[in-house]
Parts: sequence; structure tokens; C-alpha cells
Amino acid sequence: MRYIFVFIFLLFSADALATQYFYFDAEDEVSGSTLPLAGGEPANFCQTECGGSGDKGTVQAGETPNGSNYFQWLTEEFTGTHTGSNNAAVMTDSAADWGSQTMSNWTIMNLTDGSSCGASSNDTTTVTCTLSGGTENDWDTGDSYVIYQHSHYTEIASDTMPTETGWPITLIEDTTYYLGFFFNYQRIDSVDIWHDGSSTQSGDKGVEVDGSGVRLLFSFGQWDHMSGNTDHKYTVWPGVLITSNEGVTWGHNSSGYTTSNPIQLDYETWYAGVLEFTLSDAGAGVLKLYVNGTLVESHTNLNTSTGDFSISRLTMGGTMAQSAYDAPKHYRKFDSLILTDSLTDLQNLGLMSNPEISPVMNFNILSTGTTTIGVGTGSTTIQ
Ligand SMILES: [Ca+2]
Ligand SMILES: [Ca+2]
Ligand SMILES: [Ca+2]
Repeated sequence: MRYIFVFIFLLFSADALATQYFYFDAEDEVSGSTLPLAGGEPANFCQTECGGSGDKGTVQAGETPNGSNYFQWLTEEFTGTHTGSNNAAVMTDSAADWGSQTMSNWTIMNLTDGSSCGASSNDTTTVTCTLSGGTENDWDTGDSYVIYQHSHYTEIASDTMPTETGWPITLIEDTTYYLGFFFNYQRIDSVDIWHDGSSTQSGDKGVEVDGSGVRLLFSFGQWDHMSGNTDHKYTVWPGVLITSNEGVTWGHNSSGYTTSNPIQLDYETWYAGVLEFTLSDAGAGVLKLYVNGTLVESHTNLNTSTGDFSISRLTMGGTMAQSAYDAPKHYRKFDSLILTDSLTDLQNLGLMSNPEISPVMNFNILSTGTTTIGVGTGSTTIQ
């Protein structure tokens, strides 16, 4: 892996040099390994330890815009039949093996009855929740079910985990920062991950920059602030979620994209995503979203912070496909996750261009002059 934390601004001549606050490209991890936790690592991916559920993220080798490794989550989906008695409130599947899963809020659908609910508890073979919306709202012997994962909430460099060197990061008001990454959502058996069409909101929280006074989102799926997606497509959008500017999403407004014409993305395809932002509690904040270097959405004069400009973590995999929370099992791949103040870093990493057309084979081309700590063993020296 490569983790980079930078605390020192170096000055050569009159040039202020870039600061990479965090960078992870998975190159030094063993394929198949679980994303690292605290304990000898300068950063962690804190998932079930931080209230997340589902299988943990793993490093994988394969086709990626950056080097030969990427990291991914494989979400869960369970199907079967109720093997308990008729008119039961608790669903039982004696063939199930859910001992290691905590299904809090996971969606359970009784496909026979037409009812559904969010799980309140489960053990190895049973799930408890209160069915509604169906003909009987209970479980009869032989009723078929499907269970969808609610989230895979993951904190990167959580301040709740021990020995997290370098976090929280204190950012500077009115300074431009960039969160960038490659992403690729891969379906299984060509089953679309999110709903499409009109009025079928189906959105992920996505990747976030979080602190006590900051919460900025790069979200995925379909969102009712914009027109529904074309069949087999999804879209992305930025958002601000803080108390003084709560729950703000808008709609695409740049490069020909509009609320009625949102950018349409394909599954099984790598994209470069960038969230450009400045923090302000005086109405001077900026939030911009780019896909493959194309500005899709741009907003200014925002309150993007409550006045606390520190970033305590990046998060990934909050709620999926809300509000039905019914995303079928799928892969979600990422690479080159970076938080930087340098547009040059993004350009060098290929995060401002189309990775399917011009893949970046050189993954060690961050901008020069930085001081780094916490670089994983085996990493090539950063220039
Ligand atoms: Ca990589
Ligand atoms: Ca019944
Ligand atoms: Ca569809």
C-alpha cells in the first residue's frame, strides 16, 4: 500500500509545493488481503470496527488505471426460503449461515407475500423485522426471500481508532482541495445496481470528506434532484451535509449537463472522479464535481463548514441504494484515492482524464517537493 501523510510545506524558490494529505493505490498490498486496520499502519480502513457491516474491502490484482492493484468491496445478497412455521414473525432459514454478519437495517423482502422490512436483529439462521406492505406481512413455510446489504460503512483514518498518525488533518479556509479516485461499479449477471427511470430514487452516500464541521459527499446512483437515469446507467453528484447547510444537493449544471440531463455512466467501466472544494463558514465555499476531467457540477458561495476546518476521516460505503436499500450483490472497485491541494497531482495520476482511453501506468508521479511519512514498505520512492 502507499499511505502518504504530509505535514510540512516545503518552499523551493518562490514555489509553494503540493501537499498530499492521503494517498492509497494498493500497489504494495498482497492481492486478496483485507484492507488494513490500525496497528503498525499509518492509516486504516475501519469497517465492522466502526459500525459498518458486510464483508470487508480487499485488495485485488487486475485491470485498473493505476498500476496492477485496486481495492474493492463485494456486497452481500442472500436468497432462500422460510423453513419455520406458518404465520411467523421471525424469518428462519435452517440452511443459512449468517453467524458472522450483522444485518442491521438490511432489507428483507418476502417475495411470496410482497412485504418487506429493515432487519432489527439476526443470528445464524433467523432475521427479525416487522414486515409491511404485503398481503399477510408474515412468514409462511416455503415463502421465498431476498436480503440486501444496507451499507459497508468504512472509515479511513478514523479518529476513533488508536495510533492514527496524522489525523485529524487541519485544512485552511478558502484554500482549494481535491478528493480524487478511480471508480468502477461491476454488476453480477448484468443485474443493475441502482434503480433507473423516473421517481425511483436509489442513491449511495458514496465517498465523503468528514470532520466535526465538514461533511462533503461524492455520491452514486440515482437521485431525485435530477431526472431518472437511462436503463443500465447510473450517475454521480456532489453534496454538503452539515448542520448549518444541511442536506444540500443540487443538479448538474456544467459542460452541457443539467438536472434533466445528468451525466450517464456505464457499469463495468473505470471513471476518474474528483471533488474540488474550499471550506468556508462565511458563504464563500466552493464544491465542484468532475468526471474524467469534465466539470459536471459547480457551486459557489456555499457554507461548506461550520467553522471547524479539520478533517477527521474519509468515509466510503455509507448507505447504499437508499431509500429502498435494495442493491443486488455487486462489486465496487476503487483506486488512487487521494486528498491533495494539487491539481497537478490529479493530472499526473490521470484523475483529470478518461482512464479507459489513457490509462496511467505510472503510479508514482505525484508532484515534486513533498515530504511524506507513513509510506508503506516496498513503495517506490515518491519523487
Ligand atoms: Ca493501483
Ligand atoms: Ca401467513
Ligand atoms: Ca435498470
